[in-house]
Amino acid sequence: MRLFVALSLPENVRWQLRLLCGGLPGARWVPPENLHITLRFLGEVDGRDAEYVDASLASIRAPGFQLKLAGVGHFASGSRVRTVWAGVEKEPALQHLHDKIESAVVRAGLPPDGQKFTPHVTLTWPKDPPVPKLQQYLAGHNLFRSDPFEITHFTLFSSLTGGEASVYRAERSYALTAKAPAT
Ligand code: 3AM
Repeated sequence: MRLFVALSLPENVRWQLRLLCGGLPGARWVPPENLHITLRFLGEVDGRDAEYVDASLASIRAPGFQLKLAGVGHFASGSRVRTVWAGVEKEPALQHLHDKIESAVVRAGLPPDGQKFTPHVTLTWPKDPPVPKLQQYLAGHNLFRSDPFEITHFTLFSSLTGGEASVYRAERSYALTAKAPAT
């Protein structure tokens, strides 16, 4: 089973993100129901390891927090644009949750990720967008801000790839504790 851990987004935020899904010729945009913030890609995991991961994730104790999406950006390999995404406003509790998930996954026996965590919501994997169009897109949506939203849980998703769009299914959700009081 191909698995990843992610934060799902409330419907109003997914609607706000839809406003960003246009303006790059030839791009196939992620369908609204699939928009999410990946915390950890696990890849193919067999049934027994999935149970270990599940138990390990269930043992995490971390506080809930609020997030806001902000701006757009892209990842590239060399000159090839791989991903265009919406950014996430800096929130230490998100990094903290990511780190706890990373430890839990490694405790469950999976290899460490070792990559820097850059939280984002993938909007499209564009196919060689013309550079001026991409620049125009990035500059045009630079000021995007979503409404703030509460993160109360994180989710283990399975991913079925190969079709028109990947099918993501929430396998299990893990509650965060009540938000830490403001100091
Ligand atoms: O949140 P995003 O869309 O960036 O890119 C894939 C997606 O992340 C990522 O896992 C998420 C759910 O599919 N992903 C897919 N294959 C991957 C791989 N081999 C991967 N991340 C790292 N390595």
